[in-house]
Amino acid sequence: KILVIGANGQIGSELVETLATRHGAENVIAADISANNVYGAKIYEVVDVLNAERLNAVIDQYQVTQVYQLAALLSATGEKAPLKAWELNMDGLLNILEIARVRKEAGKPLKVFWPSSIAAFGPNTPQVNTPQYTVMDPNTMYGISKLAGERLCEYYFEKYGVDVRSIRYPGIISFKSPPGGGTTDYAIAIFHSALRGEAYSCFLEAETTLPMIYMPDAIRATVNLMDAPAEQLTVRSSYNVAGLSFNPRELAAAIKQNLPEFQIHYAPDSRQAIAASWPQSLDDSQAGKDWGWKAEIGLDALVTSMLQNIRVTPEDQTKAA
Ligand code: VAH
Repeated sequence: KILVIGANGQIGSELVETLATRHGAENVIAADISANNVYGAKIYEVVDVLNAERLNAVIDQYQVTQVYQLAALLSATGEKAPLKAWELNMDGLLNILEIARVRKEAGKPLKVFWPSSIAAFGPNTPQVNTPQYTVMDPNTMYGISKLAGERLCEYYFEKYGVDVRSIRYPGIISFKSPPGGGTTDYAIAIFHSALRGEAYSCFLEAETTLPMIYMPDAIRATVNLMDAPAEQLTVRSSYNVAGLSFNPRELAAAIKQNLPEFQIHYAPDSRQAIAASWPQSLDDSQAGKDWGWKAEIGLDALVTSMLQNIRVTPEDQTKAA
């Protein structure tokens, strides 16, 4: 059985759906801190990832063999509540790693997935074609927690043999869940504005290029890494995985191809400094070598798919009217 913690989140909600399709919905337990089963998962449990006893009880109850620990505060939200971000992001991971350590010693191994991020890089990291191994000096609490988390994943693998795997996600773009407090979420909000017939006020500068990935590619990378034979994996901190890179000007131009009336304005805020400290593009060749990773979705396909799939809600339409 597979447990997805953070099942109401941007990645979690899509992973639950994909895993249910691949393994059967009866084999996937969706868990989140909210009592609200937002996406109607077949099996849903209320779990606070900071409650280790509750975590253990659910893992025992369902004989869980795989855990995706996705509960976290993202970059922009984390800067508003840095200690909460540190506690949730670090203790949430440590609770899972400790449970996996104990269960491995008891002959009941858990396979663990934990998301890192390009946010683990910092202002002195080479920004173009950022290498798998390089200077990492993150200056957001979210990025600091991701760098520390990567170190813990590698430590638990090397010292205890815990089979934990991780991806440094670029900015993930998707239409299923609303933007969740990330710095890259301008690239989601922009589509909602465009479809409402409104100009978009972008909180990043026009030329701020960031590595991004469309959700179907991000999900495919995640399940392919988890399905790869352990002996193929040479990275146990976290793999660079790239989708595509673009900046707000390029994204707006691609949207204009479909919606010629669309307008973008620029009003950079505190998130500009966060974005400027991150890479512009990634070298993900190690993921390609170890488990065959290759991105498939480019900018035009992403824009077409987002515009086709975003459901403009009735309140959106009244706004546009
Ligand atoms: C954020 N979407 O903006 C997340 C992600 C690379 C960005 O970590 O915080």
